[in-house]
Amino acid sequence: MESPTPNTTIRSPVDQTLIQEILEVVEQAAIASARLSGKGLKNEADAAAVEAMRKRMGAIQMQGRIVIGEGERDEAPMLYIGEEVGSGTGPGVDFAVDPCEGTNLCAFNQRGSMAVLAASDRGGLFNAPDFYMKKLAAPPAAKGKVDIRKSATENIKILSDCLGLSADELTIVVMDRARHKDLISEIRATGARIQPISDGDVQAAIACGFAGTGTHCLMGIGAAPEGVISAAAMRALGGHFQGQLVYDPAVAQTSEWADMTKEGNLARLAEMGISDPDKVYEAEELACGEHVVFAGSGITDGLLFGGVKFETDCTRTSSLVISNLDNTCRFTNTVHIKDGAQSIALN
Ligand code: VTB
Repeated sequence: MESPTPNTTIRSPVDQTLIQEILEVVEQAAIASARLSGKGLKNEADAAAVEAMRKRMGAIQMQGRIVIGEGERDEAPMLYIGEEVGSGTGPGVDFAVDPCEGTNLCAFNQRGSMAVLAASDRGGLFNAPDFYMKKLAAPPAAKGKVDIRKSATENIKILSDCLGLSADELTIVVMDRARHKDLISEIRATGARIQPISDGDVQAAIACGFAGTGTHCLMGIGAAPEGVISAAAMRALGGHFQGQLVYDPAVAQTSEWADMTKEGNLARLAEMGISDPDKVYEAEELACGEHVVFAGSGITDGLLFGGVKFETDCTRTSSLVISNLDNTCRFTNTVHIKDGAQSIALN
């Protein structure tokens, strides 16, 4: 006898239900760390976001896996790389998370901190090592035309042509770091304007994907894991994003790497299976899954959305979900009503 056809609908691991839950994950993380913003408590703000993110993820029916998180298991108690999240049944979903991107910005209540994550089907996000990454982000009109292998001068000329803007109408975001001294001089020599940022290059990268943000390009070196989250958003937006790992401490110029050597870092990369350390990764390689979703919720006010607002009767969050599932960007304002609330103002 023929066995009956099982009544199971195979759904994409990343569907609209999951997307709604993912939105709630970043909202909860943003609210938790916003309670600590401005207190100068960087680690505490991060820990609060991590805990809230993990708790909300636990309620999602999925077999979730952290591929980019707070670090290796021994250094991160929660949301460590390889950690399984979710209910343990349901579709397999990979996550790259940064529960409090721009922790310094959050700790000192400055613009641009947000809770972010990228989600994809299994294997859809590059397991970026905890290294630095040279990044180039630009608007969709310049996608595939600017190139991280070209000089800043050449890329600014291309950007200018693609966007129909003169150099002095372009704004290039660069993290304010010693390692960018020459890059900043080169950009200034082209006539383009620099927007220095102290932290938070994920927001700057994604802002390049939208017209009207006043941000035309991100150049320079930031953290590699966050590069994957930026790439996921930019892939779904059709914007340009490329990344190249940085392994030479002389290039990274960071106190974080005081004890590292170039040779040692190259050996670490080889151990991780990265055979070509100079490879240029395209957005579509960093976030290669069939379905890729980015979700971010503001902790403090930023370029893309506002931060958390605590009010008498409610808490408000502002978020953005970008999905290649249905080619949408959803800007969401959520009112989280408090127990015993009297009335909620319209806005
Ligand atoms: C941070 C952070 C960025 O890169 O600066 C970090 O603000 C690494 O740079 O948003 P430093 O070690 O020089 O501070 C990001 O996390 C993301 O790329």
